This record gives sequence, structure tokens and C-alpha cells, in this order.
Amino acid sequence: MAVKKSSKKPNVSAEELTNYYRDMLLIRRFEEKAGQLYGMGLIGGFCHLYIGQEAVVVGLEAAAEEGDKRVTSYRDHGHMLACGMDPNGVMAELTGREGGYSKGKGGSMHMFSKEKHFYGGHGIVAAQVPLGAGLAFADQYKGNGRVTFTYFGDGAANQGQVYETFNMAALWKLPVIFVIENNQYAMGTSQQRSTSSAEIWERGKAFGIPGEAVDGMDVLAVKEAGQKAVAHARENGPYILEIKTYRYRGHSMSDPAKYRTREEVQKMRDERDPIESVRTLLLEGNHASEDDLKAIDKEIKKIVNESADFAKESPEPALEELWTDIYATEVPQEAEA
Ligand SMILES: Cc1ncc(C[n+]2csc(CCOP(=O)(O)OP(=O)(O)O)c2C)c(N)n1
Ligand SMILES: [Mg+2]
Repeated sequence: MAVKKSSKKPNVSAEELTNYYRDMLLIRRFEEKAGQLYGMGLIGGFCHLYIGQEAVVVGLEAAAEEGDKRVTSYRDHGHMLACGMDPNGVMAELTGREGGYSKGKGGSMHMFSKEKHFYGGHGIVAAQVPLGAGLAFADQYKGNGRVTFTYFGDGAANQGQVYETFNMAALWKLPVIFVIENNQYAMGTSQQRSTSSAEIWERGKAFGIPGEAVDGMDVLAVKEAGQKAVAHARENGPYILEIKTYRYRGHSMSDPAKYRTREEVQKMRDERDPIESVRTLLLEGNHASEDDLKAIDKEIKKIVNESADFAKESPEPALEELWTDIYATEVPQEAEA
């Protein structure tokens, strides 16, 4: 498997490395808290955690510029936090409260932020892929130089609409990066059982779309590949990043996880954890002390605990809200760039 890794002696500042550590830790602790609130019955419906996959969004956000867009599936909390959405608003939405990004009416899978150029949160597998190409089409039409990160899973990669989208994106040279988050499982089905080829990104070759496989447990490798993909997409059209990653938790909170062994998960946690490896780089490079890292941990826990308190204190939406936000009341004449 030709997976791109970053060099062991990274050309990266202590500050940058510390930021990646902090951003990945925020996602991890936020997701752990969401898991707890789910267990307490404070979050209803579906809830798909991102634990294990943090380096993917953090690495790619490091390659994005202001105004670039992102769209993803239902496993979306990490994407929202990584692009700068407010943890309070995300947690309040998970708990179905008024202070949430969709006023408590969307839940885990249906959040949106025009301000942060985050276009959801989609519950239908692969449905966001043509939408991502559509966002890229709009940017190309406006000539604003923006790119769209269109995230989807290894399971979604077996959907027909992905290939209809590849065709049009290649034909029109749309500024889109197709990010396949290959976490090796689609719900309860491993990639080996469901997918004819191990290297999903190679399917782009049939459409003339270049791409590569990337080590998704290495945030620096993801960032490097992301920068290359962004440069390509801005000038020449679509690019595919198949990011090999792993989810530690079940598919959703209601997954008995009988399709893999505990040992497999433990091995990944012990040997490949993306946060632990940045921690090691920080300590071994003398960029941070144990105390510095403890202070970051404390700071992150505070943010996450505050988001849980905010969510619990925010009221449920009023009954009248059932009748709002159903139809668009305004049609934008000229959307901003
Ligand atoms: C069109 C459609 N078919 C089936 C489902 C049920 N479903 C939800 S997630 C999922 C698996 C997707 O796996 P993958 O794309 O690898 O993403 P991951 O959950 O691993 O992030 C399935 C089959 C759905 N939501 N939509
Ligand atoms: Mg998957």
C-alpha cells in the first residue's frame, strides 16, 4: 500500500505543531463528552463520533484558506470544530436545544454555518458529493479562486453518484478536492468485504482525476498532501485524497461492533494514535514540556465542559419553531463570493 507519510523530522514550527495538538484534542474531548451526554439520554437520535480520525480534518484545515468550503457526511462534529464553529452551538444542537446551530431542530447530522463555509452535515450516504461539486461550480462561475473540500467515506465511495460527479468535475475542471475518509469500515462492513479495489483513489484515473493515498494518522502528512491538492484544485480542477484513517468507536452510538476485534482497535490506539504521535514530537523535540501539555489539556476540558453546560442550560425550541425554516422565504439574487 503506497501511503504517503511525512518525514520524521518535520519542517514545522513548535507553534504550528502545538496548534495541531490543541485542535485534535478539542475534537477528541468534545466527542468523548458527546458520548457521555448520549449515555445520559441528553442526546437523542443518531450520533456518529469522529474519535481516531482527528488528523484528517485538522491536517486539511491547515491547508485551507479563508473562504474555502467544506461539506461532509453525518460524521461531522470534527469538521465543524476544525473549521472554527463554536463548540457551544454544536453541543447545543446535539442535545436539541435552541442555542444550537440549527436551533435544536437538526441534531448531530444537520448543522450548517454560512459564516464558516460549512455546508453540512448530510445523512444520506454520498449525497454530499454532488453538492460539493455544485459548490465548486458556483465558485468557478464567480471566479473567486475558492476550493471545496468534499468529504465522504469508503462505503460512500461505492455509490453511483460519486462517479457521475467525478465525470462532471473532471469535464468542467471544478475546483474540488474529493476527500475519501477511508476508516476501513462502512457501518458494519469492512472495506475488504465490500470493496473490489484496495486503493479507492485510483478509480479517479478512469476520469483523468489525479490523487493519492495519505496516512491519515499523521497530521503532517495530511497537511502536506492537502496543500498539494489545494494548489492543484485551484489551478487545474479536481483532485482525490484517499486518507487512510480509523475510527475507534462504533459506527454510531448504537453499534455492537461485532465485525472487528477489541484487539484490532486497541492496537491502533496504542501504535497509531494521531494525537499521541504529535505529543511525542512535541516532547522529543523539546517544543513543549509535560506541564505545557497538561495546561493545554486543562484549557480544552474547560471549553468542552462549558459547551456541555451551555447545552444543558439552553431551552428546548418553542413549539412554534415547528413551522419555521421549512421553505426559503428569500431567494438570494447575488450570493457573496
Ligand atoms: C443512501 C443511504 N444508504 C444507506 C444508508 C445507511 N448508512 C448510514 S452510514 C452507512 C455506511 C457508510 O460508511 P462510510 O461511507 O464508510 O462512512 P463512515 O460511517 O465510515 O464514516 C450506511 C450504509 C444511508 N444513510 N444512506
Ligand atoms: Mg467508513
